[in-house]
Amino acid sequence: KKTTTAKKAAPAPAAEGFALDVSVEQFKESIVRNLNTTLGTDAEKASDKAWWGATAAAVNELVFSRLSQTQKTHLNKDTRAVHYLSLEFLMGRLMGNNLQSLGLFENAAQALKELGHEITDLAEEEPDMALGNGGLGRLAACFIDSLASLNYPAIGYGIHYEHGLFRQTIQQGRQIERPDSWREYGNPWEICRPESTQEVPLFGYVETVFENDGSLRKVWHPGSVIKGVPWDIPIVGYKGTTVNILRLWESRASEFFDWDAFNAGAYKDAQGEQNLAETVSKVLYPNDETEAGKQLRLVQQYFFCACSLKDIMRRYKRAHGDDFSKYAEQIVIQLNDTHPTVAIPELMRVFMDEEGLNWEDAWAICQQSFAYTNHTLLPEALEKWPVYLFERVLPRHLEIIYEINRRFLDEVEAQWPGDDAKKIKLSLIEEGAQRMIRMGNLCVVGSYKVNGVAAVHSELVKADLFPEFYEMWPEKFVNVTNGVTPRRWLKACNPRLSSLISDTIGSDWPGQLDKLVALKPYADKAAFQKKYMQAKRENKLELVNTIRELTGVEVSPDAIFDVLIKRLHEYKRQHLNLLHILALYRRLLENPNMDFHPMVFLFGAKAAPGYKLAKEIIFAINKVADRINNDPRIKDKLKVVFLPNYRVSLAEKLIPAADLSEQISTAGYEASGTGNMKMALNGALTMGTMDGANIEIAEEAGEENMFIFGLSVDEVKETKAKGYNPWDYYYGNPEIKAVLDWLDTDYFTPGEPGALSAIKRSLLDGGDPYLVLADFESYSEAHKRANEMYKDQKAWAKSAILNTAQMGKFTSDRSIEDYVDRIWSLKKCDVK
Ligand code: AZC
Repeated sequence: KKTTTAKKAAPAPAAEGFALDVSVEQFKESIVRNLNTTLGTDAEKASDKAWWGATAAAVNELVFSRLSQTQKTHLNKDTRAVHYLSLEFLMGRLMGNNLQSLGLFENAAQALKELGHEITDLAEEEPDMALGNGGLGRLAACFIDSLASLNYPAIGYGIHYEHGLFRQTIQQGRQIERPDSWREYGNPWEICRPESTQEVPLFGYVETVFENDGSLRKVWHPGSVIKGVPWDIPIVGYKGTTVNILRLWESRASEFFDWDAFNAGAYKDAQGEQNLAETVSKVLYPNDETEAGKQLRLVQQYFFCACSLKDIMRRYKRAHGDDFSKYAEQIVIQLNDTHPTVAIPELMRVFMDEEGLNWEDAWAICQQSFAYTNHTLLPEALEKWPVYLFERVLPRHLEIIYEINRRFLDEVEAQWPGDDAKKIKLSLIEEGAQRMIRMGNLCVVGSYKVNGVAAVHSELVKADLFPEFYEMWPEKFVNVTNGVTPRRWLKACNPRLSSLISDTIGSDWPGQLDKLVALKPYADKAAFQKKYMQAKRENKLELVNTIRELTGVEVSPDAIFDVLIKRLHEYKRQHLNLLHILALYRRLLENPNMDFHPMVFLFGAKAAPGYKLAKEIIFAINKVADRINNDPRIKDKLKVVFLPNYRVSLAEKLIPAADLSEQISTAGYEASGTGNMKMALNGALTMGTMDGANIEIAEEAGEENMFIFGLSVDEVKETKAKGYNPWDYYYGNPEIKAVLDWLDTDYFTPGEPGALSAIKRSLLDGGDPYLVLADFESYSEAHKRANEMYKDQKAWAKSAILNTAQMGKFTSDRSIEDYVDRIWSLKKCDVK
C-alpha cells in the first residue's frame, strides 16, 4: 500500500490562509524586474510614481493569468451571466484592493519596505479612478467586487471617460472645478482590446422597404458612425480565483463613412459630427440627480449601450449561433438607473432589423432580459428626453419606442377601459409644448424586474412613483437593499480595526460579514473596549495630520469627530448641519463654560457646477469655518473643516476616524445611502433621520446605539399636505431666527453683508422644500444626547462596537445574493 512519502517543502508562510504562494523575496524580484522592463528605469533613479507603477505591474503578473483562466472557464461552461450596464463606476484606487484580494498585502508591504519604500506612501501616487458622481457609481464598483468575490460570471459595462468627476479646489471659500486627468500618464490596470472594437451608427434617416411578398422592412441609413474601443479593467475577486472584467468603451472617429447618406443630405454638419466622435467619451457629466439635457449625454448613453449589446451578442453567437431561443436564458442585463434605457429599443432594433426576428419574438426576449434599478424618487432626476432629439440622433429607435408605447397603451386600455387620464399618465410619451420620452416608464415596461435600493425606498417606488405599473404587474417590483464591500470599506481602509477584529474572532469576516456578530459579547468587555477605542484614536490621529496637510487647520483627536461626506444637495441637508453649528457657536459665545464636549465638524462634498445654491452652501461652510476656527473666545471647543476634493480615497481616510456619522436627509428623499453603512461598520454612531437604509441600520444596530431624530416619511408627507410654513419656525424659535439673521450680517464675510443670505432666502422665501427648519429642534436635541453620551467613554465604546458587530447585513455580498435570488438566477462558477 502506497502512502504519501515525498515530504514537500513547507510553503513560505503567507499572510493569509488563502494567499498566493508568493514570498517577499519573489515580490521584490518582480518589482525590481518590472522597474527595469516595464518602467524602463532602475532602483537608483526611479521616482515614487515609477515604484508604484512597478508594483502595479508585479500585481498584474499575478492577475492576468487568472483573468484568462476565468474567461476560458466561463466560455467553456457557457454559463448564464449578468451584464451590469452603468454610466458610472466610481472605482477609486485599485492597488490596495487587488493586493488584499490576492492575500498579498503584507508581503507586498514588506517587499517594498526592504526596497526602501512605504506602501502607504506609494499608494498616494495612484490617481483615483473617479468615473462616477456618487452613491450610484460607487455602488456599481462595490457590486462588481462582490460578483467576482462570489464567483459569479459577470461583466460591468461603462464608458472610458478621459476625464472623470472634476477635481475640486476651494478658493476664497468657493468651489472651483478643474479637469480630472486620471490617466494622463497611463493607467497600469487597464488593457486595450482593439480586436473587440465596435461601430455605432448615429443620425441619418429610416427607409421603409416594401418587399415583394407584401411585407415591410426598415433600414436605418445612419448619418455617421463612430468607433467604440474597449478597455478592460480586471476585477479581482476576494481570495483571487475569479477575475472578471469591467469593460469601458472609448469613442474614436471611424474610417467608415456613409457617403450615400451624406450626398443624400442626411449628414448635415460634417465637421461637428466628426468632432463628436472624439468627444463622446471625453467627460463624465458632473450632474448628480439632475440631467444635463444635452445631445452629447444622449449620444453617450446610446454609444455605450450599443457597444455593450454588440459585445454581448458576439459572445452569445460564439456559443449559440443565430438561435436566439437561449438568449434570455443566458443573458441578464441590469440597467443601473435609467441612464442605459436606450438599450431596450436598441436590442429590439438589433433583433428585428439585423437578425430578422418579428416583433413578438424580439419583444419577448427583451422583456425577459432586462431588469432595472431605480436609485431616486426626485422628480428632477427622472430622465426625459425630448422627442425631437431622438428623431435627430436615433430615428429608428424613436419608431420602436412609439410601437412599444402603442402596444403598451393597449394593455392600459384593457386594464382601465376608457380611462384616458391613465393613458396620459402612463404613456411613454409625455405630451406638451415639448413632447418628451419618459425613460423610467420605458424601463418599467421593458424590464422583467424593477428594484429599489432600500426597503422604504422600494415601497415608495410602488406607492408613489409607479403605482399603476405596480397594479398592472405587482410581481415585477422587488427590493434589494444596497451594500458595501467590506474588503475596501473595512479591511483595507481600517487596518487597525481589521486586525483587532481578526485577532478576536478570526479572519473569515471579510468574506462572510455576518460573522462580525461574534464581536457582540466583547462590547461590554473593558479590555476590548480599550483596544477598540485605541484603534479609533490612532485613526483620528492620522486624520489630524491629513487635515493639517490639506487645510492648515489644527484639530484635537480628543474632540468628537462628526463627519458629513456626500454630494452636496439640499435634500441631504448639509445646511441643517451648518445652522446647528451656528447655534452651538452662539451658545458657546453666550456661555463659554457650557457643558459641552469639544467637536470637530468635518465636511466633504462636491456640488454640481450648475447648482447655485449647493455652491453657496459650500461657500457658507467655509466662511463659517474661518470665523469659528479663528475665534479665541471658544477656542478648541468647536472646529469646522471643509476638506476639498472629496473622493473615494479621501473617504477611506475619513470613515475609519469618524465618531458620528451624519445621515440627515429629509425622510423619503435618500433612496438608501451607502456612506451610512460604511461609517457604522467602522464604528461611528449614526446621527440620522428615519430615511433610506438608516431604517434598516437601526433595525440591525438597535436605535439605542444611534441618534435618531426628525420627521418620519409619513410625517413629512403630512406636514407638506397641511401646508408647511417655515416662517412659523422662524418666529417660533428664537435660536432659528438668530442664526438665520446672522447670515444676513457681515459677521462671517467682513465687509460683505448678505454674502451668505442665499441659504436664508431658500429656507424662508423659497418655502424650505426639504423641511430643514421643521427638523432643526429635534436635530439639536439629538446632538445634545450624543454629546452627553460621549462623556461616558465606556457607553460610547459599547455602542460603537455593537454597530460594527451588527452591520453584517450591509455587505454588498448580501446585496448580490439578493439580486441572484430575486432577479438574476445566476449560478456560481468556480474557476480553478
Ligand atoms: C444614489 C442615491 O441618492 C443614494 O441614496 C443611493 O444609496 C445610491 O444612489 C446607490 O443606490 N443616487 C445617485 O447617486 N444618483 C445619481 C443619478 O447619481
